[in-house]
Amino acid sequence: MNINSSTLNKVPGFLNSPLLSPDLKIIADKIYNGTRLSFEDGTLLYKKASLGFVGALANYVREKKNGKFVYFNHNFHVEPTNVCVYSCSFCSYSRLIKQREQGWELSVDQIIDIIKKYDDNPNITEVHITGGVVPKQDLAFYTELFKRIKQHRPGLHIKALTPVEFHYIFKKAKVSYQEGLKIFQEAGLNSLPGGGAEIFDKDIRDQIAGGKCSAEEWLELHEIWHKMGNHSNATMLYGHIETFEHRIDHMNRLRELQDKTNGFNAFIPLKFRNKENQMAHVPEVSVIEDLRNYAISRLFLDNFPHIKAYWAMIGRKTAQLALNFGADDLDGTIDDTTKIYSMAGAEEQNPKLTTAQLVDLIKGVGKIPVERDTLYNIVKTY
Ligand code: V47
Ligand code: SF4
Repeated sequence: MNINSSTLNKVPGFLNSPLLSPDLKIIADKIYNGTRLSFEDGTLLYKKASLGFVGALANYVREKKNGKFVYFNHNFHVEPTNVCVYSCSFCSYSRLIKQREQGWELSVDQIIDIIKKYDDNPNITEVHITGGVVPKQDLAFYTELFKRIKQHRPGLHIKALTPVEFHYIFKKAKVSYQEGLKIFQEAGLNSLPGGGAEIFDKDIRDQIAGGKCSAEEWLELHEIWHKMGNHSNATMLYGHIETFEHRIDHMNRLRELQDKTNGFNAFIPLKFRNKENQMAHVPEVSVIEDLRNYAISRLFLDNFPHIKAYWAMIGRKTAQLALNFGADDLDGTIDDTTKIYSMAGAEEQNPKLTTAQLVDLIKGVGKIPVERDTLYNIVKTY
């Protein structure tokens, strides 16, 4: 290995071991010298590298970027509907239009009533809004919703909707992506969550999420949004029928867009959960694979500032572990009463954490809790 003296003292001894294969040594060298990993490097890590190897490297990168900070915010989630015109095979949450009586479809007034429940909590900075896709929750519906949220609570950051919803809504309203996003921005939309990305590879996407926006459309919508001066997140649904090459292809497309726009804040790997969906026969991957995946995404996505371990999906204990394998963000207090994730088999049945609980989780693994707003401005360090 060719490691310069300033980094030598940070390199764990085993990386210099003669037992380590030469191709992995080259990758370690790249990481310590700040050289970008290639597609082949990424797949090699997935195929050959141990958890200890990728973990040590990812923790090095994580500490270089974010020190011992672990970010979280005060937020809550609203799912306007779980009825959906699509039927992604991994989705445990949605009900088809013909079964709509088994689901919920909230009106603007009902959503505003949910927003009002948080009036006595001044610490909340963000509402995260996303759900199924139904004809009546259209351009006019969300324009009115965003305006009314801002009228009621101007300081609340609205992080809402994904390209899946945008593509459907804008097509139906016969407006371009650019025009539609401008209408929503003017109504009060502040940023986009990372959902709907699933896996970009066309074959796999057609099999698990057929009919909804394509990878190209997902990326185009985020690109336009970034070029309007805004930010967003990106997810990857992993651990189902995709290969390691598909995961690296997915991250590579995100890395290329980030090089162009620098508009992504966080990458959020989402572990496929197999409860009560059409893919229930597909086994879930192990916790070891989850941690390897966090670490490899931290190593591959060198231009993403943050990697988020979404505690509501993976549970508090795995989220704590992930903080030592590249992740530096835990999302927020969440307060999700509609069970979008527990329906898919997530550990957390009614995800909600107090500030004290989040701070304890973070301090419990020797890190520094930092409360942030959606755009990573620091609100408070604990
Ligand atoms: O796109 C659905 C995923 C996503 C399952 O940006 C599943 O801060 C696993 O994007 N197993 C929506 N995952 C959630 C999302 C998100 C969550 C938290 C924070 C942010 C952010 C974004 O949930 C969907 C889909 O990929 N999902 N079903 C399942 N069975
Ligand atoms: Fe609909 Fe989203 Fe579920 Fe797909 S993942 S069926 S788009 S709610």
